[in-house]
Amino acid sequence: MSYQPFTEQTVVEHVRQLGYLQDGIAECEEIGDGNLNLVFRIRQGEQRLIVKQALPYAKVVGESWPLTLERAWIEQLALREFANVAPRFVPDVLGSDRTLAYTILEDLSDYEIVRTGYLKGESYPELARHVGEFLGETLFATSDYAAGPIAKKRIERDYYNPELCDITEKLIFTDPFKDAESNNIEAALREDVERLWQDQALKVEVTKLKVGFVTKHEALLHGDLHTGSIFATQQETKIIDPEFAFYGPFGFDLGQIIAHLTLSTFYDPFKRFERFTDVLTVWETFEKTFRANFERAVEPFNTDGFVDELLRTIFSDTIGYAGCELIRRAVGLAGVADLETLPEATRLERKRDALALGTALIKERHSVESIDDLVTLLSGVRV
Ligand code: SR1
Ligand code: MG
Repeated sequence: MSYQPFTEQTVVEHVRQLGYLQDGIAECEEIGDGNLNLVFRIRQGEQRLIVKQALPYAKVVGESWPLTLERAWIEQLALREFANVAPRFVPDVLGSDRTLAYTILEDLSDYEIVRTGYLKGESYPELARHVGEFLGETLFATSDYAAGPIAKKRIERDYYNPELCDITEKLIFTDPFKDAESNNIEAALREDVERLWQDQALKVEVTKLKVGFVTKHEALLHGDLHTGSIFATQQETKIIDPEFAFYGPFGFDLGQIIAHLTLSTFYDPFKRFERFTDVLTVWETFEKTFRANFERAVEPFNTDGFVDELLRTIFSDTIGYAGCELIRRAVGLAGVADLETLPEATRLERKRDALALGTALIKERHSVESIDDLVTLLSGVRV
């Protein structure tokens, strides 16, 4: 069968033929609200399924931006890889098809997308600890330090994801720092953004972070770990959508989630204390889990003192990547509801804050000495 995008009717017929559904009526709804894919929720009696299918172009832009279908295969591989070490934090993969570019997943209707929940004023008390644990487990397990050189290179081979990496390389590290067509700059912010483009010292630091992104093949990353990629309840957390998965720098996913926790405070300043405490918890839990795992690091990485050096580098990378993500969500393609749904005057102020804070994080990342200092820097922005 060659690739065709599903409709609500054809997807039901397809999964029925595969034996997931009985004869008779099944309900199906396309619920995808992300930038790239179709997502179908199917229900029949007690049976509930999600079918996520990649489109051969970026939905957020249209057919003029073709995109590889292989990302669906990489996504389900990554979910299975993460499930090997952190099964609690990913949805069950029930099936997948490389040609039709879909994955069948356990339905998470009892969960909510964290960004959507935050916009409604919701809190997720376990989220930060779970994300920290997920990252401490998966980043260690897929690195040279745990897997050893041969196993690590074998895993890495499966995550060759050039087209999706190219999106990140352009949209996070390149386009926001020049007058690129993909940008989405509000007229009232033009002067602020032009000032950013003239900041040579900033651009050198962003270039260094981009070099790290393209050259540090440290561990298997999620690659797009924002609050729209996490489902949560009060007790549980499930990380979804790793179609951008690839081998990259340890600090990238950490930086992204910290940036999005910060963006959520721009939407809802009353949650500042809670969200900045979450930033602290994500880092501290990651560090604790990663250090505990490092007890079984293979030689010579278990050399005394090495893990301390490594964590210092991961920390400064994390801060730099958080800064790039803040800037990108204020001026680049794919804005976030945390900013875009604010009334105009507040929105412009918060976008200016994102530019200022992003710049400070990128430039000052090597002099931030502790997670407490980082939280002080993040919360210093007026909201
Ligand atoms: C063209 S894709 C735009 C953005 O959507 C995804 O969720 C990633 O964040 C990507 O950068
Ligand atoms: Mg996504």
